[in-house]
Amino acid sequence: MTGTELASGRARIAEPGEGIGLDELALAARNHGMPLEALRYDVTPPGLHYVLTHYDIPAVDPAAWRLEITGAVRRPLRLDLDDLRDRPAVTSRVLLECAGNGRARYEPRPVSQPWLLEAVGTAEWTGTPLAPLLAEAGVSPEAVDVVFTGADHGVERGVEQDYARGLPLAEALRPETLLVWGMNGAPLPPQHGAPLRLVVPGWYGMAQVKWLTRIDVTDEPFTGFQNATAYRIKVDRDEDGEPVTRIRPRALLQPPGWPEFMTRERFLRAGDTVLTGRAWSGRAPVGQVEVSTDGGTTWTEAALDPGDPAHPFAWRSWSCGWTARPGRWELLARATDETGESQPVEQRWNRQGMENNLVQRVPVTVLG
Ligand SMILES: Nc1nc2c(c(=O)[nH]1)N[C@H]1C(S)=C(S)[C@@H](COP(=O)(O)O)O[C@H]1N2
Ligand SMILES: [Mo]
Repeated sequence: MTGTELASGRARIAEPGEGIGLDELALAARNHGMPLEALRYDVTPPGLHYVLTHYDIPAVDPAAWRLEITGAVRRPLRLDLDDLRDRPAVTSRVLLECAGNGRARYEPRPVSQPWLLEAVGTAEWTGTPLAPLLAEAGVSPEAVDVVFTGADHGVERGVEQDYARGLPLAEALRPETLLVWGMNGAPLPPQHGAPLRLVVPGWYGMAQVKWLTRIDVTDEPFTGFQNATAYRIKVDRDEDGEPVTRIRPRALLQPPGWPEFMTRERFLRAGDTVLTGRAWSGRAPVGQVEVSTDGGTTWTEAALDPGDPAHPFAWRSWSCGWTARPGRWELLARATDETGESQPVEQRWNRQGMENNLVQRVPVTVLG
């Protein structure tokens, strides 16, 4: 990338036929995905949850660490970890997915973290609800956004910044929105935001601010880089675009059979088999999952688990019987949520490579 492009603040789009570059490989090597076979677990085991960090994992000394709650509030708060841990604690099973999941399959490819489909995970997050803390601080009647700032610092498209995201006040006040210090029954690991992160169930990953140091209530909409420039659905360079918010519906197949080492193509033996996977949407409960074994010509409704009412923000499992006959087949799975939104079968491209919930296609070879 040239200095001019850096200064322009624009995302780069790969040239036609241009392969993944070393810059993308460098991002992919540090921001790892969840191996899709881990779709088998209700709760993603430690270390298998995807990780996305824009800059570096910051060094934070938990003893010296403080959280400021400030801005358009009557009584600013300054809290240490014990103050937070003394508050009512809840554990909530929540799926996170990066808004860039699927980016590497967009054509042309927006150059950034080149996710295929593995930027997802479901963890049990332990923390305390944010709303009572904001009530204690006394939010101004003029408040519109709540801005969450992390301890990490970097430069992105020419803009030096602390990672910061604004969230509409109503979302910050949802009872499910948590300040979190635990993951899967253990202390929050460094890569997932220790000592404290935000969890906003239903929203794409960029809202789940890690390494929190400050919460600013603002009486103007937040116009920082991660809200106004990044994380917008734009097709033309100069349009403002729509903000990225809640997770769109998606179903993924737990990879059937076994893989070939280099191509990752799947093989299985002929006979009766059960295809399984997970489905989710951050917009409404999943209403239906359909499976196709013939490349999308015909679809069968999968059996969808009823979902545990205790875990409305977790993924749900589904299964579908298949009599696999020898040959080459293409398996597809498609989720529809209760708003009626379904996954597209044709890409809906945007220049930052966000929200690509195009239906997954899994070629398999069935051996006789
Ligand atoms: N402070 C901070 N918070 C952050 C990020 C970051 O770079 N810095 N990345 C965001 C993005 S884009 C995603 S997808 C999620 C990933 O969370 P995880 O690494 O715990 O899976 O964290 C979000 N929170
Ligand atoms: Mo992300």
